[in-house]
Formats: sequence, C-alpha cells, structure tokens
Amino acid sequence: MFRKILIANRGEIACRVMRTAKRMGIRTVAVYSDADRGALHMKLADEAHRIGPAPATESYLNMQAILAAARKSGAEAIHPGYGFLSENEDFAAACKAAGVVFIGPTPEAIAAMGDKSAAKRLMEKAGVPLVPGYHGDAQDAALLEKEATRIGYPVLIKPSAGGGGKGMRVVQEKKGFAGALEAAQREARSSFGDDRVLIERYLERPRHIEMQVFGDTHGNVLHLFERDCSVQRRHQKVIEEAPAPKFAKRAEMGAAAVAAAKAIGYTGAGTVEFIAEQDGRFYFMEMNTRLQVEHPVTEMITGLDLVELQLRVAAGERLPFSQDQVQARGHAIEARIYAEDPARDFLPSTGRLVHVAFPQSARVDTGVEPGAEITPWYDPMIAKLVVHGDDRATALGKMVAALGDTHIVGVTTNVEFLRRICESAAFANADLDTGLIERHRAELFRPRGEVPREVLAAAALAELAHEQDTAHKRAERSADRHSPWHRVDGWRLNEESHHDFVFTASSDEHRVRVAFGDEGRRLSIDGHVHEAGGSKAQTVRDGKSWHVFHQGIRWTLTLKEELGGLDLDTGSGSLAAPMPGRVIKVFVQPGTKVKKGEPLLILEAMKMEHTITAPADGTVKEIHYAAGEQVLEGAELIKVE
Ligand code: MV4
Repeated sequence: MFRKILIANRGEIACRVMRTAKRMGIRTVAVYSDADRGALHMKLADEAHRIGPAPATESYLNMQAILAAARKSGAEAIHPGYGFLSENEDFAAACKAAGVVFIGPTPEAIAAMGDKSAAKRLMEKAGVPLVPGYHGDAQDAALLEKEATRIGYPVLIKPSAGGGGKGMRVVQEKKGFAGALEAAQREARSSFGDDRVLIERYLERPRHIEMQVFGDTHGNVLHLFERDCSVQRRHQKVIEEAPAPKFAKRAEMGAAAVAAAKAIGYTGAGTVEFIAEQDGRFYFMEMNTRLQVEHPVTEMITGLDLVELQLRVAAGERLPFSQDQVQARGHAIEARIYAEDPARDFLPSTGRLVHVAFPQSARVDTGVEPGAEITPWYDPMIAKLVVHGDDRATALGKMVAALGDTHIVGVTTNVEFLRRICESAAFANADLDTGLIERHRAELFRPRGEVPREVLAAAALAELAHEQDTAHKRAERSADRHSPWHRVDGWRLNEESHHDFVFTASSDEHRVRVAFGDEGRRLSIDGHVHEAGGSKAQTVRDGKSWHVFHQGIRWTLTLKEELGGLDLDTGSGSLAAPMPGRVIKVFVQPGTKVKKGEPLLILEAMKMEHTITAPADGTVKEIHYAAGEQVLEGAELIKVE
C-alpha cells in the first residue's frame, strides 16, 4: 500500500479521501490555491502545498504545479477526487510519465468514454442497450429524417459531441424535423465545433439510474448496485438514493454495467449512467470514469468504503470480494447542500459562514467549518447529508430531521428547498423522473407564509438574553457592580417594566413586547398575547439580525430599534398602553407642544407608576383617557404629531 498520497482536489471530497487514508495509515498531502489558504482540507492533511492563485485554471487544473507538489512531498500516488482533473486523460498520462500512480482508470479508458458518441458505438458492440435511435456517421438531412420516421416520433436530436443536455432538441412530429435539425446543427457547430448529431426516441419521463462499478488490475469487474439520481435541476443532481426505488431490473442493469466496464478494460471506481423508462427499460447514456459526488449512498447500503477500494486497486490489490458477496442492506439518501438562493433562480451565494451546525443523526461530508468562506471561485456545495434506514420511508424521515438540524448562517442555502422536496408527495411516493422539480414547482417554490409567533418570541427572548448577558458583563467590569443601571429586566426607576422589540422580516414589521410582572414574563406579539408554545426554535445572532431555526425553516429577523420605556410608537404617532392599568395623571392637552422625552402621562400598572414620554418633538393631537380611567393593554392613549 502507498505510504503517502496527494489529493489533487479541495472541499468535501479532499477531506473525504483524507479520512480514509488516515484510517489506513497513509500520509496525506493537500494542495491549495490562494483562495483556500486555511481551508479545512488543508488543515486535515499532514502537509499542504500551494499550487497557485484562486482561478482553478491556475491551481486545481494546473497539472505541472500539482505534479511538482507530488514530487516535492514524495507522494507515490494522486487521488483526483471528482471534477477538476479527475477525467482528464492527459493528467492520468502525465502522472504515469512522472512515476506517480493516478488513482483512477487508465488514460485509454478515460479517452474511450470521453468521446460520447464513440462510447455509444463501443457499448452497442458490447451488447449494452442504447436508446433506440441512429448513431451513424452519415449526416445528410434526408437520411436523418428517414431515420427519425423509422425510430418513431417524438424524437430527440442530440449533438454527437455534447453531453450534459446542451443543444438537445425534441421534435414532436415529422413536419417539425427539418427546422429542428438545422437549428440543432447550428448550435452544435457553435458550441462544440462539430455539427454531427444523433437521433433517439424521446423518452417522456425518464429516470436517471446509474450503476457503481469497480475494476481491478487482475481483470475482475463487479458492480455495487445502482443509485437513482433523477431529482435534478438543469442537469445538476440535488438528491440521490440507493437502491433505486420501484426498479425491477437491477440484475440486468448490473450485468450491462459490468459488460460496459469490461469492454474498455476498466480499473478503479466508475459509474455507468442509464436513462430508464417508467416501466424499467433502461439505456446506456455515458460512463463517468471517477468517484462520484453521490458515492456515499452506495457506501451506506453496502457497508464498503469506496475510497479504500480505490486505493487498494490502484496499489495493485485484487478486489477483496466477488459479486455475490456484495450485499445491499436498507436504503440510503443523500441531499446536497449548496450555497445558493432558490428564490433567485439558484444564484450562488457567497460569504463567510458565521454559524454552521450539522445534524448528529446523519453522515455529513463537508469541507467547511464555522468561519470558512464560500468564494465565487469554486462549486458552492457546502456539504452532503447522507442517511440510512431499514427502508426508504425510514431513511426519508431521517433526512427530513437532518435537514431541520442543519443550521447555516452567512450564506443563503437550499436547505429549505431540499426539505420541501423530501416532504413532497411525489418524492415520498418515489414518483421519480428527471422532471420532478419542474412539474412540482408550484409546491416547491411556494412563498413562505407569515413569520410564526413562536419565531418572533424566540428572537425577542434571545435578544433580551443577549442584552442581559452584555449588561452583566459590563457590570462585572464596572466599579459599581450593583448599580441598577446594569439591569435590563425592564426595570427603570419609576418608569417601565417591559421591553419592546421591533423586528423586520422581509419587508414586514413585527412588534414583540416582553413585560415583566409579578407573575413573571409575559409576551405579546403584534398585539396578541403569546402563550409559550410547544415547538422549539434555535437562534443565532449575526449583528442586528437574529436567525431563528424553526421546524426546518430559517427566519431572519432584523432588530429595527428597541423602544425604550413606554414610548410605544404604534406607527402613526400614537402611543399605546403596554399593559392594562389606570391613568393617574395627564400632563398635556390637545395642542400642547412637547419635546422628545417630555412626560405626557402617568399610568399605574402592576403596582408601579409608569411615565409615558414623548417619542419625538411634536404637538399633542388627541388624548383618549383622563386621569382615573382604566385602560386595556394596547389601547391607544395619546396621539402626538
Ligand atoms: C434523453 C432524454 C430523453 N430521451 N434522451 C440529458 C443529459 C444527457 N446526458 C442525456 N439527457 C437526456 N437524454 C432521450 N432519448 C432526457 C434527458 C434528460 C435527462 C437525463 C438524465 C438526467 C437528467 C435529465 C434532464 C433532462 C433531460
């Protein structure tokens, strides 16, 4: 086995690879760009080497800098992770030339699958099912149209050189074919410099199901079951699971995937992607010649460590089990947490992670820690949550709970969106296809309702506790530690016995009053008495904002101002009674000019006298109560303009 490996990657996958290497007693070398100085992957490694400035082209894609770091550190092998150089045949070849083991397939195997239409021809020869269609070289329009008729409408025109869905065109009937073909060829030429296309029968509600395969250097190839990755958004996977629910062709798909890998002499971890119809018929799409983001769901159902297997086969060991020794148990689900804003078309969100708390109940693969920065330089994935249960419903329940316990402050995330997917009937019923998110957008993107009162109460009490804590600390430092001026429990000399908070949430304002009486603390929210409810909320402070995590949703409440004393401004220059009581003295009359802070009237309540003062300079317009009258909480007492 290797004694030292270099991880040519960053973020969660670099940390993930190091975790296994450490467990196996292998020393680890990290590489980092200037944007990642101090990042978790750099800290976890035994040594770390700078490879260049922030842009990936000058750092994580810089083959020479990475090979130089390998040479300098004495690393015997390089793990490329996913993305960056992981599927670059030139890098695999350059490693070999430099005498370093590339932990992945051979350059030839990468190349064989890199050309998507050549790969399809190869697979056809190997007996792997392809979508019924035309994959030939001849490209004249009349022939292609005849092929489309043979295949049967609707058909899909795909650029031969493409992948990832770019430039694909659906044609519903013969009369639209010629025009769609011209447009597809034009787009293919400008995007890929190659106007060849292939024609396939268009699958209306396909699922994305992929098979994990492994090959060793002794000719053994086996599969580790499938994953369903149908829940995608613009070709970006969002939630993955294993095994694929309601899928009856696991054995056939496994055999097809093994045949695909064997056809190219595959070694290491790979994934054969298929699209499957609702009835289970499946067709080869492409092969990814790397470890995938979603590999943990396979680990959870098989109990295997795929990185360990990668290291073993890269070191020349045999796969330590046969196909029938691999067992799948239970169900696993992974959700990808991204720094992005679903409400703004998933625009990436950058910034410092002020607060990060992950659930204890899930496997969490992450490359960040509190204080880390999400920069615009790289993929904005923050973490993957992975859960396992005896069955899908159990796993899904765990995922919903885990998402609720994922508390991130500093960037906007898709956590709430993920939770909505998990709670949707379509996902819960495993009614899966690649259009799930689009089809259910009304439900998944529905605006939030009002801020729950529980949330406002939690923010107010958290703010109060914070102020008490601050005052307490101030008192400890001061000369007169017992001075009443350090008290923040609402006590003011002959004046108030409550605290008012005004929070803004989006554009709405909410008023929370915490009153301190003989029977303890009482809360009123937007004029309604609030009984402490049963649901728990957690709060995180960020300057003048409180982030309240409540039932899986993060609410951000910004403290607008704290109104001192009884100067409760109801919004239009009127002053309301903070608690029920009796007016005992009125100092002013309609028309009296008052200065800010000047006493207006005295209210007796809860056995104390409270002076109500002018919130600002102005003129008294109306007085609604005379001395001796009883007032109810919230009653408007006086109007000042
Ligand atoms: C298809 C298809 C329907 N019918 N082929 C999109 C990416 C590319 N690699 C293959 N893709 C598709 N090919 C036929 N004949 C629908 C898709 C497709 C898709 C496939 C897998 C995962 C997500 C997808 C999202 C939209 C469309």
